[in-house]
Amino acid sequence: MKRIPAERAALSSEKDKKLFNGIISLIKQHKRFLLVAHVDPDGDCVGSMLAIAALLEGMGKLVGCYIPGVVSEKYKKLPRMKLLLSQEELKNYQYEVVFVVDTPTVERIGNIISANDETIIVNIDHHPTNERFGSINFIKDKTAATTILVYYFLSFLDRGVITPEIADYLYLGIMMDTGGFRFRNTDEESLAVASELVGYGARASEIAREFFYMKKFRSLKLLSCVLANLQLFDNGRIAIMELTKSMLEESRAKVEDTEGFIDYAAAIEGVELVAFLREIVPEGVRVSLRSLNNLNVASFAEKYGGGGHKNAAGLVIDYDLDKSRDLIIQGFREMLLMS
Ligand SMILES: [Mn+2]
Repeated sequence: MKRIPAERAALSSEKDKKLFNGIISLIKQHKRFLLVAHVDPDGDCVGSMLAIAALLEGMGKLVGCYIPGVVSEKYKKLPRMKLLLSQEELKNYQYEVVFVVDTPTVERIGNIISANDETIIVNIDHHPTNERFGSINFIKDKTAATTILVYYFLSFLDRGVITPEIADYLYLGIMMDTGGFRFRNTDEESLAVASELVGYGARASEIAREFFYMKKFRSLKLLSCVLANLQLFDNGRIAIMELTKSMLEESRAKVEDTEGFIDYAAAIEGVELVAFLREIVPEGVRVSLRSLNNLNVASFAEKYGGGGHKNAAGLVIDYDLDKSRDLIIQGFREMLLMS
């Protein structure tokens, strides 16, 4: 007999249920859907998008997915990625409803839809900075991953729709956004939902290996360069990690090969604030930030047009590497002084 996972989704509030019913009527009333992920999508974003794609296809709907920019090779291998539209295909794709997932602003999806567009938008996200640009906004900023929100919706709709494929996508999002169940957002909810998803057939160990810790040889070579140049400041409270253009060229690695590098700097004993600066954008330096204590790196990132979560955020600085490093260290010092 198939074990039925505990019904965590029963905890959804009346307000959530109203939103869910709104989404369900949109799905029933329309035929053609577009699902959009943000630029440089992570596992949570991709997982949320593909889970909804699988649901809608299963209901006989026409579904197209779109991700602006480059998509990491490992995510391309996921079965439902066959629905991915190129920029050219998107131009000719007719749709009635758009789902935007794990994305706080329309800028992050390359402005393919505008806020005053007639298009019906369903916005599902867990970023505190979400601008509520949707016709329906299902936003919960205390939740560790957007896939948890998608899970609640699917469970409300019909728990029978959660296939092992969908369970994999949802589990992927929780695992990636909690850093393999290690970050501060690893809580009772994320662990409980992950456990239920394993009950629905999610392959916990395979997903951890394929998406979380498996690396290419060239990626480890690049990591060795990056680690060789790792620096600590302020008695070891600040760690600065850098990727230069020449490191990337010498290792023949790709930018996506640096995923997870920042975790090594964050692992250092005594470190409180971490920045990973990557010289990869023509207009400047892309920076990922981590906080290991109560300091809020998202509010720092927002000052420079970036965003994210309290303990993990990102921004692009339009200076060179040296100036960007100075700016970050200065900002970090101010944060430490105020704490
Ligand atoms: Mn997320």
